[in-house]
Amino acid sequence: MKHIRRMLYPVAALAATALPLTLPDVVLAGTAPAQAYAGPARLPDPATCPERVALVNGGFEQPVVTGGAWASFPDASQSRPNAVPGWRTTSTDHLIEIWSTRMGVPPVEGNQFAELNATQVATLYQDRPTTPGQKLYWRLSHRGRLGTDTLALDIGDPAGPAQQAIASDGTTKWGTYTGTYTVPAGMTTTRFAFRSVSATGGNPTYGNFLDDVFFGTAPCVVVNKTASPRGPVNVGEEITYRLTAVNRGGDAAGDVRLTDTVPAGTAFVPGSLQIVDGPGSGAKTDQAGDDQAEFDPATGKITFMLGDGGRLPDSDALPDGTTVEFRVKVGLAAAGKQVANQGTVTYENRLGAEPEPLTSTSGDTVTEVNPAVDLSVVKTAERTRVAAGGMIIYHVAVRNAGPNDATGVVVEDPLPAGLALLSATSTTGTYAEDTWTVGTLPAGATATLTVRAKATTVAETVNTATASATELDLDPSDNSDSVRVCVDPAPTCPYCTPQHSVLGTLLRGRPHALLVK
Ligand SMILES: [Ca+2]
Ligand SMILES: [Ca+2]
Ligand SMILES: [Ca+2]
Repeated sequence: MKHIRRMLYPVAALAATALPLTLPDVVLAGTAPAQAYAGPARLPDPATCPERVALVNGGFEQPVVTGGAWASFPDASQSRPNAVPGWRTTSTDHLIEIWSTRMGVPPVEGNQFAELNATQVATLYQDRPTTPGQKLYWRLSHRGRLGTDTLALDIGDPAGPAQQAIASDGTTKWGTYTGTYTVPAGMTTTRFAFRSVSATGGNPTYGNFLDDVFFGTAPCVVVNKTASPRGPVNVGEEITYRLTAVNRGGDAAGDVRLTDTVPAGTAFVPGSLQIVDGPGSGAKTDQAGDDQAEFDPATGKITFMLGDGGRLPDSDALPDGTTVEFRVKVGLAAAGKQVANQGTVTYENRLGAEPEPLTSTSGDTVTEVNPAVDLSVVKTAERTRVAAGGMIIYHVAVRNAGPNDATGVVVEDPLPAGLALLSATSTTGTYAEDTWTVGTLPAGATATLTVRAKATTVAETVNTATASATELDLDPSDNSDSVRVCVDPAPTCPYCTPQHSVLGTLLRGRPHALLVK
């Protein structure tokens, strides 16, 4: 490989052009747009890429040569259905010669290449819109036909592009040349041209094979991330993260890997790795080494190899890029907090002599998690058998096991029929009309209520207290508790009804031994 780097305009002499900052425009089909949230919002980095520049048909794969080993086609200036996309020639007949593999010379890229000398000594060129100040890369492969052929690469103002490099190659192998070019001030259209200098044999229709030509911007991958549902979500729910990577550069990105670490307070949902859209789409296993994705439980890291074997084509070839997804389950540790996460893509710019490692990150995706509590109620009675006319004393305890403080705590505790309220006292809040309004109950705290009632009717009574709060209760099964109390007929004369008297004596003074629930 030869490496030629002849800069016509030094980079330092040119001010970089400030590009307008635009919001990411990727919206995933079937998902809600990214949510608005409090806190510093971070856009993908880069949020946008330099204005894309790339040649059309740089590998001369179009039009396809059929019915022979080579063919001459009209250039792009000719409005003909079989015109060569992108390329023009200075040849007066506007013909461009393209060879297929059937001519016995192996192409560098694809199945076809061009012979610069078609019918006349000429120049092949493309004019591309460019932004002053931007750095462009070029690459070409060149080969002689009958001996050593020579061409010049000219880049610059269409009125007079300047020579950048000379390529001289023989017939045994392709020579590959690379370089960079910075668009000078004021130049919004740039010509990229191959000029025939000489060819062995002296025949103007022979010489200078060309293939795998590139002139344009480096790969530039933009990553966007969304979470579904948008939130707020509850502890125990799953969040689906989708990440889309689009290459808005001029050349394909190499060795493209997307990594994402499962956010704090959540757990990876096994078997949820998927390439939703793009090359290699489908479900992927969590294991490493068997497909394009893996989850490492030791580090909590998810990795996807993107594109075709890690090669992500530019947005001209793959406008929607590629989209992957995975799911996490929201755990207790995230209750009342935010789950925030971002994805990272590493890739390579392979337009230079050595691969240039590059990194892009998605913006933060933040999901609010609703607070969660676990209230529990224990209800007891000091005596579970009383005579009509006697007093029953109930104790109610409500506890909040957290993890968050409970607000708006209410305990519904209606007295059964046949009991009349005498008094109620509580450590927190007030009791009125069958309802104990506790208010806020911090995580780990307990509040108690004592209710005194008079038994007015002979009956078997069941008294139930049920607690609720504004927040999600993680275990509703223990929010309610009941106690049963028997109200016996009042003894009219203790001496005439000894069985009642004996029972009353037995029960008196040892209420908790006979609690009935
Ligand atoms: Ca080709
Ligand atoms: Ca796998
Ligand atoms: Ca509970």
